[in-house]
Amino acid sequence: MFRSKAEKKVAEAGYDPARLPPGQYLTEKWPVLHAGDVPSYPPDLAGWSFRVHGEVETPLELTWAELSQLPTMTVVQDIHCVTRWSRFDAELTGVPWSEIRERIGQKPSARYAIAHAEQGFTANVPAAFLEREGAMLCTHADGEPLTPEHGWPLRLVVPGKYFWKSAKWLRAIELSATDQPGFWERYGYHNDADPWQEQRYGF
Ligand SMILES: Nc1nc2c(c(=O)[nH]1)N[C@H]1C(S)=C(S)[C@@H](COP(=O)(O)O)O[C@H]1N2
Ligand SMILES: [Mo]
Repeated sequence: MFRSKAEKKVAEAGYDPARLPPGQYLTEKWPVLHAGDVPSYPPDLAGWSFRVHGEVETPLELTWAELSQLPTMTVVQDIHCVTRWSRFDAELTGVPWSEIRERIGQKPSARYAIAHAEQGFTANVPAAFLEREGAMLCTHADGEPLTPEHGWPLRLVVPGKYFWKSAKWLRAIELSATDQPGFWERYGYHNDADPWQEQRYGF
């Protein structure tokens, strides 16, 4: 039997209902969700860079051309928004953290990763989550470059957390010895954001 109508629908759509976290429903579309405006960039991304700084031996700054040279991987994964929609089988392509990690000399003190995006948006995760299968600096979805509203040119993808931790329009990762609650966390969302434990709100 199904625990909810939403689970029944998942089964009817041909998926294992166990893939749906509690309180979520399946959407076939890919909704767009963010605070603020979609940033605009020059088409050639002149002046754009991605930085890694903080608890590292060697801070890194990559232009778009440099980032584009790094090896990528594609991982099919489910995404879960705290506003209750889940999307299954998103085919996400990007640079795995291991490629960055070998260039920066990540210090043992780097316990947290703070994503810095355009317009001052930040999101925090334990640095260990960057090591997870499917975590990446994501450039493509479903075989196409990200669209502007989904974070082009670069977004973070962090499996195992509600999707708000996956900062769009990513410009830097700061590795930090201390946690720094991000934009949505300060707004009231749960710091840990595990969809399987339904950690939606912090109060
Ligand atoms: N820069 C930035 N990234 C963000 C957000 C935001 O407000 N700003 N919102 C988050 C939230 S709440 C969600 S659910 C996902 C949505 O990503 P999508 O629009 O590609 O579905 O982006 C996340 N990344
Ligand atoms: Mo969200």
